[in-house]
Amino acid sequence: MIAVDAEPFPYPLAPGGCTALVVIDMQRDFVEPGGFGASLGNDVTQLHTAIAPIAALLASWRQRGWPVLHTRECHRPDLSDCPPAKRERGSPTLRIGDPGPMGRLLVAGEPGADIIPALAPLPGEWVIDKPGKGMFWNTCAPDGLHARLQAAGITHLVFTGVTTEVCVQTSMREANDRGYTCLVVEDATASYFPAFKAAALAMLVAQGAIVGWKTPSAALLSALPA
Ligand code: TIU
Repeated sequence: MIAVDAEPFPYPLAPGGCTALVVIDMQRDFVEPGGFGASLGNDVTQLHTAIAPIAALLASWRQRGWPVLHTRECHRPDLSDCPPAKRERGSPTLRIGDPGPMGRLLVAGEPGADIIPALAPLPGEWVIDKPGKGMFWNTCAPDGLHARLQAAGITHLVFTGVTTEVCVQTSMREANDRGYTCLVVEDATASYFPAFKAAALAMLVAQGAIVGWKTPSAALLSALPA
């Protein structure tokens, strides 16, 4: 184990292929104007601070040949995996499946559902399409993501991406309940609401790492072997 300086105490990172870097939903639909995030009334520029730290972590993981897992929140074109309660929620300017400047909102295969070019997955990296906020719900049929991670020997997950208190937090909580040892990288995640990001990070690490650990990317990168 590698001890990474973290809160609330050092994170025990498993070297080799046991620790996957998880990049949650760094899609044009959340990060660029005209997408799903903007349709909800959000200022998408709030998310841009996470891009460079995620790129640095991707470079480090790729250099080591450690596993990388990207997620995309999106739905089938017929919206059969989008609950009406999700599509009909609130008063957005566009709803899931409606045509926008980057294609149909949150629909697989549309330009808006793509991961932003700066963080594009490489061949061989996992790309998980998820219809919910959490990465374990209704993904990787028929066996499920947990079984696939177990089969790959992955026991530790390092979380990055957007948004901290929605898809990152939900996925990290789902992972914690399944027995993964989870770290979230503070500057590699972002929210449309900085106060919610701070609150989510504080909640995750409270009570002796009740859900997991947090650390800045510099501390994580400096702890990894050259
Ligand atoms: N709206 C918001 O903050 N987030 C989402 O809807 N999905 C993700 O967090 N990816």
